[in-house]
Amino acid sequence: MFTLFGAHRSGSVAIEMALALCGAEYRWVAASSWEEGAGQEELRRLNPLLQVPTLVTADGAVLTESAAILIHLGLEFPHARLLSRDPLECAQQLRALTYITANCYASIGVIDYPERWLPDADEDQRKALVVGATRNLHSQWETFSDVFGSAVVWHPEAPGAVEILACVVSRWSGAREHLKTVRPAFHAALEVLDRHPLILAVSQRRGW
Ligand SMILES: N[C@@H](CCC(=O)N[C@@H](CS)C(=O)NCC(=O)O)C(=O)O
Repeated sequence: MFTLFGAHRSGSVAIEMALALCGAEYRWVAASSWEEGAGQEELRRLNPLLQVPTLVTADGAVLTESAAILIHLGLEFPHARLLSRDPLECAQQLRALTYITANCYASIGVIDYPERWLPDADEDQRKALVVGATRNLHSQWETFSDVFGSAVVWHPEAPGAVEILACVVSRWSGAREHLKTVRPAFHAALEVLDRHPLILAVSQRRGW
């Protein structure tokens, strides 16, 4: 059985959605850098960045980084179709997963923790960084929509790893509201994902 360290309305929700699509059993441990407790101490021992999602496999391997976790589940549970069996289509899916984590997820890290980038700055300077990072995040989602949103990798009616990660990461920092105005078709596709029965059930369980 897997053990998933996670928090409500966090990136671990994407991994729970993937585990649900795989039909995999898992134990959920409430843990995050912002909630003190036993889970936090256990998480610190496994992931020095103290970040969720962190997944421990049945044989004790520790997996961090959303893209790597989703790829592992895709390979371990091929029937769930998290990843395509077609090598070129799969390569485009890996590109899209990497795009989301390297660009969108990274911008959210700046927005949530500007003091990590500007430790000596005053409040106004940090606010300016957050404004810039938010603008950049919204532009990154526009580009995602343009590059991937109608391409071979994008199947909101039959979600896999890319759709799940896009569905969750786009819920933060005003990205959905922005996309609703500037990329309405892509925004509507994200709402189709929100309504998928397994995605909806996990979302509701985790406070969304
Ligand atoms: N690169 C990681 C980022 C994970 C991440 O930033 N998770 C957030 C929650 S959504 C977190 O745990 N942040 C706490 C912190 O950085 O202190 C991934 O792709 O999974």
